[in-house]
Amino acid sequence: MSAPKLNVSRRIRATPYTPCVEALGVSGYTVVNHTVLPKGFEKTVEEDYWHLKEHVQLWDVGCQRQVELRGRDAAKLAQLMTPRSLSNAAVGQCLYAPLVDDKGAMLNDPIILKLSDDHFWLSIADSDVLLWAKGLAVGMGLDVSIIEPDVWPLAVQGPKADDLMAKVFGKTVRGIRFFRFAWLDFCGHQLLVARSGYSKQGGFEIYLDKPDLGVQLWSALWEAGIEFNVSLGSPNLIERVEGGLLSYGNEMTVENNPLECGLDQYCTLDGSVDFIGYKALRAIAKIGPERRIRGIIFDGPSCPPCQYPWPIRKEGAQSTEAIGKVTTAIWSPRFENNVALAMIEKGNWSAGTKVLVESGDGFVRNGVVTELPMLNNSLEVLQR
Ligand code: THG
Repeated sequence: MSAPKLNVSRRIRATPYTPCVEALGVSGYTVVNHTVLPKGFEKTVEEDYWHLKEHVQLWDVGCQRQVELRGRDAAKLAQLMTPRSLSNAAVGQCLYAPLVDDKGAMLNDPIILKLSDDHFWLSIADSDVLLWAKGLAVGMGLDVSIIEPDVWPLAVQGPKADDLMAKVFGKTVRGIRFFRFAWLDFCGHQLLVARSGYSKQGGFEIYLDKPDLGVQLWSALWEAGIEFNVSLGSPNLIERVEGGLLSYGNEMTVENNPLECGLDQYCTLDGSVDFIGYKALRAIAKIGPERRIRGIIFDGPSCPPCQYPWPIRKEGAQSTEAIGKVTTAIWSPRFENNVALAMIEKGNWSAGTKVLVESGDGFVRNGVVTELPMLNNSLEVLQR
């Protein structure tokens, strides 16, 4: 029997690129922010992984929805929502930033784009940030307009992204620095183009704010990309796990705080930044986090998808109590072992710790805790 299919309706939104990815043979979707995200293709995840590391891909990431804050109190509200200091942020900058609630709990981990001093986009992961922002603005009497604008990101990812983009947007695109953006002409319309994206292979994200141009934009990129062996892609699970890119709802939820997620570098806790949850997060920082996100490499055979957290136990331990849980796992052709992201309890998270992973298929596998991103030698300990 084939897998059950996802029934779509107006609630599960298509994107301006949906006709293009369907013409190119997309075979499956997931849903993020109430919007489809292409996930299955004719090629396997492994083929897609090698292709992404060598060539260039177009990704329909229209599900990366924007929450727009605009008006006199926009900067104030943006800062209230994140422990990352925005005081030195420049117009034209992208900032990866955890969002937390009054308990210091993770609500989302968007990229914040500063369009002007009173105009921000929060390019969100999978949770309803718009409602939280509106609630805060009403409750605190802030002078700010909050909407989900009609903006549809398209990612161009992979080592040949610069060459492809330069053909369509001109050579100025090569000068855009990492996590910066510029406005570039496409068919007489200025589009926001950022050097960013949900892979470690380099590339750009185009924030299309004129959905009518979606098919034209996709087609122009596709045609320009033929000489670079362009293919249809999407965030690649193997590449993301090896690179240590986190996914809200998978690696972390509202049960976690940013310190557990290893996002310490994006938290200013010296009292100089006024954000909701400061007191709670400061108290957590004083004691230190109880658990942390780490990598795990564990042995074969190829594991099934991790749909619920898998227990991790300590090798040779007397206690049967779990010392952590796997949150995402997949076979890695690079390590010829399985790779995973995991939340690991205090005292057990140092790289090199030997563990046992109970994958959902009844196997108990030998594994080792790794740094993130994973390094070429991350595997050596497992083999000793
Ligand atoms: N692009 C855009 N919006 C997004 C994502 C994206 N929204 C949802 C989701 N992805 C947010 N999560 C992340 C996680 C990691 C990164 C970006 C978005 C990322 N991190 C860099 C890294 O870890 O190497 C460094 C970030 C930094 O230095 O500030 O790129 O992909 N538009």
